Amino acid sequence: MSQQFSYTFKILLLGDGAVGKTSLVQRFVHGKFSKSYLMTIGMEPYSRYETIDGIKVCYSLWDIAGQDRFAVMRNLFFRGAMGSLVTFDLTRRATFDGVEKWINEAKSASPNQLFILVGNKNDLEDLREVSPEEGKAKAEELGCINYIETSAKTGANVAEAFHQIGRTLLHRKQETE
Ligand code: G3D
Ligand code: MG
Repeated sequence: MSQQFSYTFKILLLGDGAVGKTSLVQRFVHGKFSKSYLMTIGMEPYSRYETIDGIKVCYSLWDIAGQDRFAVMRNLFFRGAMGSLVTFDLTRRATFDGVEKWINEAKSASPNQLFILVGNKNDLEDLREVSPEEGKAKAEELGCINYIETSAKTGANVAEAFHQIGRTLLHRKQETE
């Protein structure tokens, strides 16, 4: 059986280690949060099919490992990316400071892609180290389409983050055709 999709969008999950990239993609693709993943060893592919505005699209999601030892392989995985969720952990400011380097690295492999800035773990409100205002300001400064706060644990805003990228990519495609 063959399925026809109008568009396939290659989307990367970027961000420092343990910010929740694998949890977010698992939540979006499988609808659940699991505590026991094997540590990502380079790249893990996932896909999800959806209809946006009556058009069938495939989200091709690339969950990359943040460790420096995978930096060389990352450049290959990054090619042809159309969008990225650039994720940080709201409870660890160092991961917020790290987002710019991810955007620069991804842009150097695929310059025309778009980015959404994602502050994850917003279920841990008491441990928050980055305010929503700071998140918004950083998204604007770095030219991201938006800033959104998520929880892979509760599921809050997770689908919305992927959908914002998907919708923006679809509209871009439609404008250029
Ligand atoms: P990574 O793929 O970016 O490296 P993971 O991150 O998805 O492996 O998540 C790292 C840790 O953060 C995991 O905890 C995971 O359960 C937790 N986590 C991910 N997202 C959330 C969230 O939204 N809220 C909370 N409270 N925790 C989250 P462990 O303990 O397994 O290391
Ligand atoms: Mg991971």
